[in-house]
Amino acid sequence: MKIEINEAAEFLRSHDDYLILMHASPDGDTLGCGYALCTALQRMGKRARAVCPDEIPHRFDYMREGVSQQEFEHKTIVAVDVADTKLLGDMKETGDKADLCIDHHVSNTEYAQRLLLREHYASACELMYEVLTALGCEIDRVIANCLYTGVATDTGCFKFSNTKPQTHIVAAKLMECGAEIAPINYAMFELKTQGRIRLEQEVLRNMRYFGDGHIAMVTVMLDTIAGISDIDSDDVGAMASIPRQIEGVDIGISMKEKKPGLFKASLRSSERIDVSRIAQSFGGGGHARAAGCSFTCSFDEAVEQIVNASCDALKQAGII
Ligand SMILES: [Mn+2]
Repeated sequence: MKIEINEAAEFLRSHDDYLILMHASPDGDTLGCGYALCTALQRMGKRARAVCPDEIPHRFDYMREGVSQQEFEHKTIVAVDVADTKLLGDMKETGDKADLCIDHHVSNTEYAQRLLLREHYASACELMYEVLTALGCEIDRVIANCLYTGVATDTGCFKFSNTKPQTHIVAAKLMECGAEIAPINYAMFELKTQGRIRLEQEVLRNMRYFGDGHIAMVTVMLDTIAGISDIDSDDVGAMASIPRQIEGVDIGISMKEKKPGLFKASLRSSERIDVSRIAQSFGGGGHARAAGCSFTCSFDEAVEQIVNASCDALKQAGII
């Protein structure tokens, strides 16, 4: 059932003992949403815990500043920025019992009892800002830092085409509430570990082109990662944005080996291509300019399938 902001706020006000689910391979948006909500609920005197199926990279540590560790049996499940319970890894079954989902993905599978969806919002954190405001929650520096992080990261620091005037308005309000934008943007967009730099070297060396240069692909194999210390899943995920930096490339693909025989393709596109459609044709999903899907087969077969589908999309768009 789809619900509105005031109904979501009323739901949150009238329940307790919250388990907040954040998606696997956590990003700034799911974490920002989850920790902002957890902080707000705890301040309202409720019990709440935000959990993620994967380890959370250390550069997000500051988001937990307002959260206290609470042990209790959860009664209410809220998923944030989670389009599909498949994105919850080994917490999928818990996600299937979600009472409320707050999300901005057009591909949301409506798995939760109640869904607050704003598919035209650039980030779930913009929506969470409105929910917390409707709850009458004071947005202080800690919560503003969480929400600003999601707004900034899901828009590539306000550079992606999903950035709306409203995105800037919310960011401005969060700045007024004390969001520390300079250190956050440095940590999110500039700071890299030495391992990350070595991974980039590997990835750049193995760049491949298809479709008359309109498709570029990077690959991250398990043995590539095993050879480098000091990298996390987040560093690997960041490789997805590299192919789209190349002039003439309309579809950037990052192929990541999750385990032998299982590959995850992350797709990024120019204005001319909707990669969510390509991802959906392989059972995946996402946004028009950023989407992903998985392949259970050999590496060469996975590459062939994604490249063929991408070439078809380029042909349909009249690019090749
Ligand atoms: Mn998001």
